[in-house]
Amino acid sequence: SIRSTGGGVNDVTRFLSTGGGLGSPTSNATPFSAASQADWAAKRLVWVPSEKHGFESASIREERGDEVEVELTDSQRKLTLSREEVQRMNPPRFSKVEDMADLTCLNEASVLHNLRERYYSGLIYTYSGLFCVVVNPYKNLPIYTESIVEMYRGKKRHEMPPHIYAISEAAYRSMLQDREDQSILCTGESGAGKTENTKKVIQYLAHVASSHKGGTSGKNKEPVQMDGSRSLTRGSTLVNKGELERQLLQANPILEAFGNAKTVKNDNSSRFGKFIRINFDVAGYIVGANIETYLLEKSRAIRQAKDERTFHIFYQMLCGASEETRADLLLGSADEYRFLTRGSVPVPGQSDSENFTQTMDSMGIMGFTPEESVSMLKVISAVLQFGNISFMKEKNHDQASMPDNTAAQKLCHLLGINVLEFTRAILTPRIKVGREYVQKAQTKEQADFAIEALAKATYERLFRWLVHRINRALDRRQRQGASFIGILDIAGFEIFQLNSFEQLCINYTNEKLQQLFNHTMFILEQEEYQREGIEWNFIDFGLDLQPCIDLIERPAHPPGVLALLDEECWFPRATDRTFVEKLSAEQSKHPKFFKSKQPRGEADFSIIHYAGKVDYKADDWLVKNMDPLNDNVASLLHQSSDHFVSELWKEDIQTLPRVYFFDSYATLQTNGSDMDRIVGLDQVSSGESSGPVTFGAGLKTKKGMFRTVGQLYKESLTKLMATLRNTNPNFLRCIIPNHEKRAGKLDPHLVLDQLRCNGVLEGIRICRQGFPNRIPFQEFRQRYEILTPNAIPRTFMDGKQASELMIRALELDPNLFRVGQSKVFFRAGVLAHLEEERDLKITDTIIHFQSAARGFL
Ligand code: AD9
Ligand code: MG
Repeated sequence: SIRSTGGGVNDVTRFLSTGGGLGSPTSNATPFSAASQADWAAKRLVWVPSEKHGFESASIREERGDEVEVELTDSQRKLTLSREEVQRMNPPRFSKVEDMADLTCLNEASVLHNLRERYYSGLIYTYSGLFCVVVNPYKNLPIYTESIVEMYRGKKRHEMPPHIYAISEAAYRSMLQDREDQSILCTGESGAGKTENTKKVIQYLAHVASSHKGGTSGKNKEPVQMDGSRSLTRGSTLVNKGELERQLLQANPILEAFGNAKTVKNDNSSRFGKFIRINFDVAGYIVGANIETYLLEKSRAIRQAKDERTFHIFYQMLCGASEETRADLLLGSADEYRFLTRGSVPVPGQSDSENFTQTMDSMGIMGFTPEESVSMLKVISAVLQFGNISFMKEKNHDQASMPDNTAAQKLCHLLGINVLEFTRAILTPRIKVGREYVQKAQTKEQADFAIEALAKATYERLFRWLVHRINRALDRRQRQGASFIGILDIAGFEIFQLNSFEQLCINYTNEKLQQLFNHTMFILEQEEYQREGIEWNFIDFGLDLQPCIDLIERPAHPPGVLALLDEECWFPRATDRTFVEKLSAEQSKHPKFFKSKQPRGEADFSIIHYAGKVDYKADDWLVKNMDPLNDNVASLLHQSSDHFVSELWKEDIQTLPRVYFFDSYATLQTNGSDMDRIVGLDQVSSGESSGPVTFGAGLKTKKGMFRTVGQLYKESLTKLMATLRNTNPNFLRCIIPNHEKRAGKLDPHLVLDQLRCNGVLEGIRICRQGFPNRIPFQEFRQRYEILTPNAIPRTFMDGKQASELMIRALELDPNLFRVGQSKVFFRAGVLAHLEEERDLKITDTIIHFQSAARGFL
């Protein structure tokens, strides 16, 4: 149905709009000032493209064939444009609509205008059909307090202004009523607000679904942020919550300490994806939770770009640890570590040492023992220590040596392994060649590579252990969950100038999520049309995305990108180049694939994703996909005298993408490739006959255990999608308003780009093909009966019949509407037309009344 405006309909709206107003910047206030109803009708207002504002207001002066002459509202400048460039403006009654699907003029300009007007009024949440769009306000709005949570509790979506709480409430109610599992999917670019909103969902659910009453009423009424965010006054305000809810709220701060980092885009950027599943019993109380994580950016542990940092916990530990702990952990200062490439980089408004205390407190609430916390820190100190080991090239040959083993000693002390064994495992590892084991001296380059790989793997394993540990605390098996709400916080489409393997994985994920969205929309639309008895063949737009998905994930006939990459990882003399060549040969005819024209240099190939054409560069893809590791050191670590360390290195072939190249991979008869040079395979096989791939005898079985990064990711994504498909999905599209982290500034082109990438504009385009505007009979009659004064008899008449009579009297083209069981369906734009007529009628009536009144006087 159509709701009038987003502003002033009830207390919360007033509160949300007055309390949180971002203010309109004076420089560009004029073009957006809402036109009055009379202006709109009289001036024939439209939107025309504008460099500065995205679009600006203008009125039509004259229409000549395909051309339109307009006058800009702001500057009175006249322009002649082609008809397609001009987008109709919605009537004022649609100003700041809460659901953009209700707009009658459904176009990009109107969507942007609506979001912008709402944003400058502090209304950051807006619906767009099945989507909820949120624009990051970059300031704390007073819209997340306990009293607001209470206002949303038990309300239907349309009874309250758009809010993440409304989505959470709808998911919760629908879970209880329909016994259907739910999901809330947050996507958007870095800094758009995915993680903040994820925390608000958890905050809301922990509040309304806690089995421990009392925490939400009584004296503790002060407005607090209850999501465990940094500003939280921990403890006192949470004491009344149940232990499980308290722990659930601590999960995020802990994960953020270990998995988030300052980047140029976001001071608290999540460097991993996550799916948090909250389990409820039949009565709707929280009984447990479980977290699944995806693609931790472990390379950050060893190298950071300019103005960026590694994971928060490193600095927290270096700044916050007590003297005693510092001594135990052999800690130095930030500039003593080579892996902290940028030394210590402060984060504005954050204190690393205070945050350290908070992280430790959170771990305590979660039930970590002090020993566990210290063990974790020790491993972090070891990750740093790895970086301080340096190798030299021996004088007369290529062999690496370690002239100073101070760092190695510290490392081995921290990790509970023997330093001589470690040094030997790094410098001259035992390698299986054919059936024999030989000691193989490493070059400096190879030893450096091995050290970096070990440091990254160590951190990744620590993170994985942490997630398991949190899950153990949150998973109360004794109480079986009846249903769940899952919240996905994962990066949206990434389109950089050149894109690598990581972007392929994330774009592949988003392609699948978009497919899920399109399919859901198709099903729901289909159901609505059926329910209302309307004939309409809706196309399943989810199917549109299958070709691109196939291009990436297809196992064979022809193999897709991931399968070919795996194949190359096993192929002798394979390089990133041969991979690109094979891919181009196999997929040259694929409609979503483009081979790059340039021989080398720029992109290697492009994929037409849903969000646009993405240029990929295949450098290092083989290494990234194999992720090779020195298994001599790995087995030392597994035998560590430190129980925690040996636990971390316990082999877990199901989930760890590991190939221990000194073992199975080294038996491949390869030489000469880039990768071989780095990982140390070149000379291993040079004494053997070259030729096709052969595996050493007992190694065939190993091949089955070989798991590439791509393969494992594909599997975890498949599992995630299967889970999501069995849920009722709710989509949250987070929008970043500017790249300066500034409040009250909305860059129109940046926002339009995101709306294009995240499917909001496409969703609107699809909507337009059907009958997007739907009005219940009663409302239709109330608003538009004025246009058909004599159509309906004065006696009682039911809504449908009355509407049909009115429509007949309006003489609408039959293609413009459908009459359903409870509402009238209209094509986009029809309501604008009715509004125009209604306007003229009212103006007429007023003039008539005024002159009549004058005549009377
Ligand atoms: V990334 O892909 O993990 O780099 P996110 O998760 O999309 O990114 P995040 O939620 O971390 O972004 O938001 C970035 C920053 O924007 C936060 O640290 C806040 O300072 C700010 N933000 C985001 N949403 C809100 C909000 N609803 N209210 C206030 C917000 N500030
Ligand atoms: Mg995040």
